[in-house]
Amino acid sequence: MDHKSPKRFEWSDGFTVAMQEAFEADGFLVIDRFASPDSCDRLLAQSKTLIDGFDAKAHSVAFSATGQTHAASDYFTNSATDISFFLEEEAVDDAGNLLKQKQRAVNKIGHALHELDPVFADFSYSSDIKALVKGAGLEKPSMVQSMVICKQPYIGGEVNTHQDSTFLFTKPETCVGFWIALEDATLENGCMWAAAGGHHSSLRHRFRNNGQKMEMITLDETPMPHCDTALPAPKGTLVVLHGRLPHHSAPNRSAVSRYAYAMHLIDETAEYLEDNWLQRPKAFGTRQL
Ligand SMILES: O=C(O)CCC(=O)C(=O)O
Repeated sequence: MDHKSPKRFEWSDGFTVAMQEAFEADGFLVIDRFASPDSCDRLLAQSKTLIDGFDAKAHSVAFSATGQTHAASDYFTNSATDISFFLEEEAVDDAGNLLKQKQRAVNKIGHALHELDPVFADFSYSSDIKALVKGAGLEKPSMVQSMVICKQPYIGGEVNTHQDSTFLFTKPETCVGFWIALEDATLENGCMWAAAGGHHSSLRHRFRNNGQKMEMITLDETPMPHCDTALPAPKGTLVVLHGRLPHHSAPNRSAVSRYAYAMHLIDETAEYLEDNWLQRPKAFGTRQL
């Protein structure tokens, strides 16, 4: 497939002016060797331990096609303050039977790993992440969301083109994502794609809680730009994503998984909207970044 390649940087140099300029121009920043292979292995092993403790069978039955909507939407809402598990669409049939063993069935784990799991918390509040936060220019940073995206072999679901500020909206917009490849992310197993410079255009949607239910509202009907840049990421590479950047990832039809850990931050100098889907208790977000 025809595509552009991103500029690539090395973390050994710290957060440089050249990185700053690339982030401002492109809306993303690819930093190779940000996390050591050991750190990636630790997060990967912890993800698998968490999945070991998850009752996938009960879950798939509870959320199978018949009569699931209310329970599934409550489960999603509560995941803001919990470690919750979401299954790959192709891992469950309509009757709720699990079609894969659970280590190969989980699509995503989220959204408070950085608060509740000691292994993920250690990494999320490490000195490297703190240095990155400083470089990204957040004045009063707060990590509001974290997740492991598994992209399982053969059935790994696609992530549609979106902008992260759609889900974590502040006034003014301040959302930034840090995404780390825990395993090699390639063109074959569903690496991310981005629209270089697309963060200079408008925010298209907001996902919000209208008091009754979660809903997606349209702010601007202009179609999203084409995601022209593939972001393959060897294990340990970190990608910084601007909150307005259109990005997506393709399904994984290959034989290898593509685990990644993503953290999303906002600046507390901005107003965090009360109708954002994700609302945290006061005790969350008090750790210094
Ligand atoms: O890992 C992926 O495929 C998508 C991640 C993503 O969209 C994000 O972290 O904002």
